[in-house]
Amino acid sequence: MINTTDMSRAAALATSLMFAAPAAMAATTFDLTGSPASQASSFDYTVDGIGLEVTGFTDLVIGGITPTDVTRDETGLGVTRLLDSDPDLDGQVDEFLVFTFDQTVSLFTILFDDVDSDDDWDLFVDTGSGFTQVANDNTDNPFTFALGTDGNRVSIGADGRNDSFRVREITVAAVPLPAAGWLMLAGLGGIAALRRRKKA
Ligand SMILES: [Ca+2]
Ligand SMILES: [Ca+2]
Ligand SMILES: [Ca+2]
Ligand SMILES: [Ca+2]
Repeated sequence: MINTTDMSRAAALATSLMFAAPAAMAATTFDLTGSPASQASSFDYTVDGIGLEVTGFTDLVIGGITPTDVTRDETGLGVTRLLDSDPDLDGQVDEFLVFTFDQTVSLFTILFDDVDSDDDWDLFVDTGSGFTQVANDNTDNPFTFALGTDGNRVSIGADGRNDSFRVREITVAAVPLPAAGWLMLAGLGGIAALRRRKKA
């Protein structure tokens, strides 16, 4: 015999969980600062179960986009390379920081440090099909992404002779899997079916 009460309870619970999920989507802020000052080929962070790896690149006249070291201090992250007099993200030769998340995230804000009136930044987002530029020579600090900007990689570039700044924080949110609600519903349906079998 079908227990309709269990079925409708399960469905109601699943529905409420599905609708509750976006509201529960909390912002995650990565504090990128570190002390004492150091440099490495990459820096890794994990906050709220979201993994982040930050790497550095420079656009060499000969050699093109080339991996280079990331610098970290109490004001955040920068980039350095051979013959670079500035450990910040600077535009003497174009430098980039690439943020690679271990999942697709909703991008909220980026907070910069060591910012002077002549600093500005270029921003690129990879939504899964390569980088697209979303801001050029922008001076908003913090910078706020357009609502609904999702991606798994962000690149921040300095391309002006006077650009010299650091990246202090990035705030994102995990994107709930669209399939999760249906899996939950199927799971609860299964529990209801087990209950029915036990009663029988
Ligand atoms: Ca530099
Ligand atoms: Ca630019
Ligand atoms: Ca610039
Ligand atoms: Ca500066």
